[in-house]
Amino acid sequence: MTHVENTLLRDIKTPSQVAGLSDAQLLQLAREVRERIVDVVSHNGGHLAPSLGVVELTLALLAVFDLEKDRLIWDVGHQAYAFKLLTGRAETFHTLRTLGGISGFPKPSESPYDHFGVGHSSTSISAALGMALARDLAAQRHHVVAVIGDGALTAGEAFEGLNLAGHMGKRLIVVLNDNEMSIAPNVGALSRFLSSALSRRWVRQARKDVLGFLRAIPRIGQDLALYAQRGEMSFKSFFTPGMLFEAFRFAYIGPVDGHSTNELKRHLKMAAAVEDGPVLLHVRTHKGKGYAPAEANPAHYHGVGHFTPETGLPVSTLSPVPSFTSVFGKTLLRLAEKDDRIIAITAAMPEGTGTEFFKERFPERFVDTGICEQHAVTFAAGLASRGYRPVVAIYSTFLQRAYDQIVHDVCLQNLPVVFCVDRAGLVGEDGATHHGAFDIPYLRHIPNMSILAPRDENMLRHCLATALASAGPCALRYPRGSGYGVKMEESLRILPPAQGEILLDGEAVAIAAVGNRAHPALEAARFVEEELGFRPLVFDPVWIKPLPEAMLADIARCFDKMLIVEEGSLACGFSSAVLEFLNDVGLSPGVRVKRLGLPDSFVGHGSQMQLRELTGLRSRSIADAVAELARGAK
Ligand SMILES: Cc1ncc(C[n+]2csc(CCOP(=O)(O)OP(=O)(O)O)c2C)c(N)n1
Repeated sequence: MTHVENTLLRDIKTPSQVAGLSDAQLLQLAREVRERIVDVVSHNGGHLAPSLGVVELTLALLAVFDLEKDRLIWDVGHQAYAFKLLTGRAETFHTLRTLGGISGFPKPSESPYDHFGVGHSSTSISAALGMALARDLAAQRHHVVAVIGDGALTAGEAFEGLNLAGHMGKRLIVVLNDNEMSIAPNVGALSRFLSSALSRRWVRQARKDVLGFLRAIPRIGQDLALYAQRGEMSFKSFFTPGMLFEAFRFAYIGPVDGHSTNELKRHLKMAAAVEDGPVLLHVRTHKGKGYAPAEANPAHYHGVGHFTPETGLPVSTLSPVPSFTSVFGKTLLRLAEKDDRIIAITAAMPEGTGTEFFKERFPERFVDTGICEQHAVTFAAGLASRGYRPVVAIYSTFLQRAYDQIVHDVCLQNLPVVFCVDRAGLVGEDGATHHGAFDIPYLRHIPNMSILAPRDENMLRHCLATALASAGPCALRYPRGSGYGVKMEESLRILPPAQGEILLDGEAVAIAAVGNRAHPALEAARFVEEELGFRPLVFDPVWIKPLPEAMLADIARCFDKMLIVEEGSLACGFSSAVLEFLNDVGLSPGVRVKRLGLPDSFVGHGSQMQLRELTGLRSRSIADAVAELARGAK
């Protein structure tokens, strides 16, 4: 990428300025925007390829629509970096995703131009339709525009939005950003349908079949075939993506070249002129456009860490210690080699969840459902009901979507589905929309569900083996990032239910530390011993459900001060479960319990370490809390 002076971009303070730019200026601005995105993301990490792919689309949207009154909703919002740069955030863009800096996603509290908060996929059409109804009820005239990717369009909610929009007939513009990619190449029948190459091949084949069939009809066949050939144009136009959206009662425009600002402006104006109902503008873009490494490997550059802009190569911050995710992926593979009932399921995130190893080794037992967490869970329930052992690997934040499916389709029937809840706890730079804060609360009250929280990568392997040996539903929650570099035991153990482990014997204060907080609690215990001269006990409950009641009761009888630490919401979390238990068995009056966890407010973005520091979850804060408890402070 050649260096360009950021002169035009520097002067754009409000989006309305884009409308007045000439074609040549728009071309230059696109170059400046791309260069700035690559520069900042190469330092801060972030969603590179999605944002590079929609630079011209963003410019055209700003040129055609008036964001002071028209509403624009980006689906997921990971592609909105150009939009941020052009809506008054060029000067602060270098703070992208950093603590106190601007968010990686549109956020109404950050800018009046971020019309709707996003981060999870496939909400844009529903939100836009709500805004369209609000507009009509207030007798206003502005436009409402949703921009949705072909990946996000695989989710049920997107179709629920299309369905109701068609039914209500509201004036609404949906721009489909079709780059044939989700994070990995897009999956599903729909994506094949949208793909022109495939549909052209399909049309050719279908046409051949139909003509062959007609010709085979005795006497009149040749004439019929001739007649049908004359109607070839209508045959072709019938089998296009438009047919799908027209069935939803949308007017369809496209496909349009998503890298020609002129073409985009022309077609956006056409879409804006549709007065009598919803319209879908189908735009084709290239993910990663304008930055050679991202164009060549858009899946890798979907979301990246720190890299060298000249080469695209990562600046190695790679820890020699394997991540929880990769240990999970490799262990699953090992278990699946011995058990052909194991099926791995991901909702559009094979790499993110570490299931890509499984995909390569056992393609027939691997399923990528697309961005369809709800469907993935019920699909797994179906498999489990027929004797298979489905392993559903979904991030904590995205599994929120499938709450009813977990309750109704899995737990109510006590089906042995294994939930591998990755990214549990604080995820860091992706911020509030992505933290795994709520999985303990949304899982622990469901009957039949078991929940394990491995403290490190070695325990993760035993937890996975245990979950797969379980007769009912079982979830394991583990965090984003590297393990603790612990020794890996060769053979896998089945962990006894409701049994925790005392990691360090001690006196005066007992620390119960859930999952990835156990090792920091051990470090905190060392601080306390050095600084205060006593050693607190450190207990790893291992099981969040069933609760290790007998061990907790023993601890409560021996210790009158207990500190509970969990990287998850305090409300309804593990510590709540312990308080409920102590209360129910009459032990609570004897124990002073202090709790560390995530507060009743949304934690923002920053590095994982900074956020753990802020929320009091690092070893230093754990040691300070022990000291407070020991002093008898409230
Ligand atoms: C509910 C939910 N599941 C998973 C994700 C993770 N995710 C973020 S972007 C993305 C792919 C989106 O593909 P597409 O809509 O085509 O946009 P593109 O990145 O190709 O521009 C996925 C799976 C998410 N944000 N929300």
